[in-house]
Amino acid sequence: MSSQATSTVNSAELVEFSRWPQALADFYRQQGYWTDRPMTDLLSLPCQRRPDTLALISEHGSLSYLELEQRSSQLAAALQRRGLHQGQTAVVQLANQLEYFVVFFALLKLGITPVNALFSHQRRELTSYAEQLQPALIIGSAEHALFADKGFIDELRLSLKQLQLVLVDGGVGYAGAESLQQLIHEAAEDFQPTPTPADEVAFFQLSGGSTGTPKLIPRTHNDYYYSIRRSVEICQLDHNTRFLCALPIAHNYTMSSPGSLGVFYAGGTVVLAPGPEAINCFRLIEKYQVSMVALVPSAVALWLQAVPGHQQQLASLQLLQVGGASFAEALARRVPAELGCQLQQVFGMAEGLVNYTRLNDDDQHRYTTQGYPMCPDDEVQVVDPESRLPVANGQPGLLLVRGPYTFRGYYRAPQHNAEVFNEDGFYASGDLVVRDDAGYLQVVGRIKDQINRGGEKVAAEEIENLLLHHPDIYQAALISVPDQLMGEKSLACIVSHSGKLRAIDVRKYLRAEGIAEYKLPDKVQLLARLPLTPVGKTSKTLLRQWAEAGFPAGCDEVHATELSLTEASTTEQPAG
Ligand code: AMP
Ligand code: DBH
Repeated sequence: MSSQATSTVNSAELVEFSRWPQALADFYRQQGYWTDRPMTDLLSLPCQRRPDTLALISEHGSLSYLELEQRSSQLAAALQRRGLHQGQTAVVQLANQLEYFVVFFALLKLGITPVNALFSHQRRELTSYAEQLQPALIIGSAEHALFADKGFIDELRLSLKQLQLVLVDGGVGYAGAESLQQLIHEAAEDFQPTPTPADEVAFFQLSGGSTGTPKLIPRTHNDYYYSIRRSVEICQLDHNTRFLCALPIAHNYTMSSPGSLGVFYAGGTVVLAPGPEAINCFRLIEKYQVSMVALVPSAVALWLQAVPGHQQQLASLQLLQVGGASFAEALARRVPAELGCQLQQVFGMAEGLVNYTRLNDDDQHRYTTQGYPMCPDDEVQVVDPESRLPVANGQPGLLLVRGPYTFRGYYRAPQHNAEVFNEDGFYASGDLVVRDDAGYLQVVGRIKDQINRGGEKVAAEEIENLLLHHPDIYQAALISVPDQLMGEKSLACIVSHSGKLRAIDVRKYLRAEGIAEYKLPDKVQLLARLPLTPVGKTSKTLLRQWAEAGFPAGCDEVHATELSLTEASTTEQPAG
């Protein structure tokens, strides 16, 4: 594909990003999608209306809208006193905790553009984000091994010349970092918010990715705020909504579809759960009278398994959203009777486009499709992956999208952008979909080289690159294999020099390289060599066929059978 028609702005003051062309920007404003208001409104408006309503509840405390407003201003003022200012960037890693939103709004108020790493991310992911963004500020949690001592910070400082401040939540016992809690509680009388202009970047989202380096997605106030308002409308949230945030708090789905930010916009309450584990979530739903929850398919499957005898605890639950990965129709149909609530399918992406089944849809659409785009001006094309010509409704094709909240380019990734955007600025998500005559989409596959492990995305290339650095690994290919619970799991096909590598060695090695646990291969297969396509590339199609039908045992090309893991692998994983 050719490079984009959009321009890149190089302001000395603000974060650069690929903008929408002026004609489209004008149109989105005229249609009322872009309102030129900062996302700080998501907190200040409900705070004006109902300051005493609880915005957040966790097992460790709660915050009213007024308290969240005050604490985020206090933190912003404390950061400002330490010389931080609009136009800078930050890397933040916090768990599902109250402070996540204190920090999020503080940075919005100050005009500092953060990326919020998932709590499952490790040294490699955080280092990559930091190297890309060159942040002035890093915020982490002492609950995470990376921030439990100063080793990681010291290492980062070597390559981060602009780093001014490191804040750690939960007791800092080392030099070079300040206590997040202490800054949150400093006085803020003199603070005047300086958010970035609404058509500039508010924060970065994370892409599930398919490349060697995790990519960052710039999201502007205008585009993200619209996606939240529209989601609130479609999902019919109001100030009575009580949302259980059980997936990772920083994930695009949990944040914006309509997610925690949608709940704030509606003036409702977000209840924080540490994860989607069924029995604990059932307890929280009953205790806090939760009305809505967003889950990935594997979590819904586990909830269905666990629910007998617990139905009474779910009496307040009205809506269960499922998204992030394909959800089997058979499970979908069980949700109303067994969990006692309505099901809504959500097909979204951190890059933008979000599709919902609507609350008044018929059963066929609700249970067998992933809904349709939320905005009438989302331009979706379904095309032949080769010719890029439109395919007929009912036929599978590659999804292309352009719209008022779909980004126009990954951060500082011109080469990759040239591959995934066409000359008209349409983004190819790599998903294969079928569109029906009513415009509903069904996700039927993908062409991106990724494993969707129960909603957590693993970029094959990222793991293959790491594997190839192992002294005993000569060739490596990471593929997906079907899994009953997770939908997909990962299989590393490896050609090793010694032929003696064990699955457990591979996982130990990757873990030591500092990657998130969900990216470790679930299985390892040793092969004599990798099968090739006619043009000489690794044939992942053939590898997947072998993985399903059995590797050709006894065949010359394969000299080792599958090594299954001896390690206990976790079954319930949140999205990422
Ligand atoms: P991410 O890049 O991490 O934001 O993940 C977005 C991707 O997740 C999409 O491009 C799809 O591949 C996948 N996805 C999200 N929701 C669904 C869904 N409801 N059904 C199937 N795949 C989904
Ligand atoms: O998987 C996703 O990224 C996702 C799923 C549902 C998403 O970003 C969203 C809704 O907004």
